[in-house]
Amino acid sequence: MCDTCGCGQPSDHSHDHRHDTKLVELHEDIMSKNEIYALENRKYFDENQIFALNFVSSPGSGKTTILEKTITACKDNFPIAVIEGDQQTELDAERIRHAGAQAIQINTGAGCHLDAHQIGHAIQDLEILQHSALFIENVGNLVCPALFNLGEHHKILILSVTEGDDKPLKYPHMFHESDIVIYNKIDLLPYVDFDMEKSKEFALRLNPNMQFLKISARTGAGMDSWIDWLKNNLL
Ligand SMILES: Nc1nc2c(ncn2[C@@H]2O[C@H](COP(=O)(O)OP(=O)(O)O)[C@@H](O)[C@H]2O)c(=O)[nH]1
Ligand SMILES: [Mg+2]
Repeated sequence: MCDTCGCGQPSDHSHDHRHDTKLVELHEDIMSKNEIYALENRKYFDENQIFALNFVSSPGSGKTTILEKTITACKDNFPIAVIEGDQQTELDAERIRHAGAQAIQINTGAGCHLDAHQIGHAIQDLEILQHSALFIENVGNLVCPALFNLGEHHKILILSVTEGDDKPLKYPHMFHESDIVIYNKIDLLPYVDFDMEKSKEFALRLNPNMQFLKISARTGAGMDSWIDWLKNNLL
């Protein structure tokens, strides 16, 4: 390992770090631009009383299923619009439209997250009514979406009990940025080794104010407490 600069590379590597500096500058530039777009989005949400939630999780934890069930339960009570993020396909937007809400699909290609600029365009294309809910389903992974503020009111982390109780320790940034963890697929608890109390304790270390909900989008167990939370927090 290189002792000259302590960078962890092999000892014969070039000490020209100009590229590293440029990378850091580019990263800072992207992040500060994202923050500006996020502030604009947030202003729009607050002025129009649109309650915006950013759903983050691993692929397959049940985000779209939860949204489908939520739309079915709530569409007669308040308007709902959805922004779907996936690398490819329109599949989730089609599921959402079928459940009865308007949806826009953003395909990120090689990208691993949605950014605030994309959300700004999508909210211009959607007809989001005042006093409504906007659900943003982010690209499925527990890494990149943690870094990008979209202007949302809350990041909601969906953790399926099939994923293991150690996930807060492995992906601390995402848990730190989230306000609520929804444990999904609790119908599968008898078949997996998932220590709910341990997982909660790990998550609380990263956000001491974390709220927890336990649901099965499949059986409907716990869905009432999630819907109550949503109705009580609308703007
Ligand atoms: N057993 C069980 N399966 C679920 C539950 N919620 C979702 N699923 C299934 O998990 C898979 C992935 O769900 P999906 O909503 O597409 O996940 P997403 O990738 O996070 O949007 C699908 O086969 C769902 O039917 C649940 O509460 N229990
Ligand atoms: Mg989905």
